[in-house]
Amino acid sequence: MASAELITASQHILDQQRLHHPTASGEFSLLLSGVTLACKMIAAEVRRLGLTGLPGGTGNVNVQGEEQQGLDVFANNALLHTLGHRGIVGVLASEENEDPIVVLKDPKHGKYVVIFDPLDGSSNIDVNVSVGTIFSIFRRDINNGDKPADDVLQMGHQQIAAGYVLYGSSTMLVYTTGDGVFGFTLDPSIGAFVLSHPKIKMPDRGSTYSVNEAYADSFPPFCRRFLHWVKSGEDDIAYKSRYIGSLVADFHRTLLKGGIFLYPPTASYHEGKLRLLYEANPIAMIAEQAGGVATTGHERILDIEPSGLHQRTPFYIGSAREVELIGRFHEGEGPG
Ligand code: AHM
Ligand code: MG
Repeated sequence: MASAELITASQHILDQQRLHHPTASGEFSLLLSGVTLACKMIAAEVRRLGLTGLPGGTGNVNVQGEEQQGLDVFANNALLHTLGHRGIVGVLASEENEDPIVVLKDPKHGKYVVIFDPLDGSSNIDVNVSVGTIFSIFRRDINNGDKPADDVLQMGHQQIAAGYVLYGSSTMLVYTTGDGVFGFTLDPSIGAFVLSHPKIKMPDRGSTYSVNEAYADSFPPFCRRFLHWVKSGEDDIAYKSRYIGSLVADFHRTLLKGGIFLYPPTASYHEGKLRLLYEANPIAMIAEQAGGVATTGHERILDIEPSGLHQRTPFYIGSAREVELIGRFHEGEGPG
């Protein structure tokens, strides 16, 4: 690779800041470098998994009632540590902690809120399937005064940045600060995320649908009708199905190749399984920034007023054409 072409994530973040916020203090860049540092630590552990024996249940159960995996705990601690000690983050919140953690009460110092899912798809750890880290960043809400923990309850469209790291066949960082989506691949030989996917655009339509069809009998009728239609052969696209069971991996494929990912309400999860604040919102911001769409079937994900840190939402995300189609099925119309 020609050295002039090598742009690292830290360089890119600084360049973006200089371009769009020339008077910025550099604190935001410092924050994002905390995220990338933690994710490099997590990537290193993921790569060593088969050797170190970290995977497997810890016997503890998290706030979702799910058994915590050893790597879940490692990933959570890595993010809490790298973000909690930089003097810029006021509030941290994680899938693994019941309540937000107020690091710096005064919003003048701790300007930012970071919400994350430290290790998404962790039920796949033991079988060497891709997992990911998802993060969402807000500015503190200065109106919350005495209740800084409520700063996490902002609408998705107020996010100032969002991203994920996919620990797949390579490790990739994908992030947006509201000016397009950029992808970086970790070069393990130099320990840096290198720009590999500038200005990612999601195809306007795609040929893949991604859903856990084992639960189809309990999906809402409009969703069953949509699935019936994609399999009917009536469209000019021959749809195929792909489902990994790791949101970051299933979304990453959808981002690059197009199509739709669905997690509708089911008999076990009446609001769908995925969490609004640290799964749906950040992934939805990336989708929209890449030209895609993310809804609950009828409402834009980024416009949902949150009421709780761990609340769930139905989630339909992907190419504009397929997600708009599911909206039409929701309204009782067909593809026509
Ligand atoms: P997790 O945060 O506990 O790992 O759960 C979220 C994961 C997502 O990555 C994935 O999309 C979904 O759960 C898969 O659920 P299911 O096994 O019901 O298909
Ligand atoms: Mg998760």
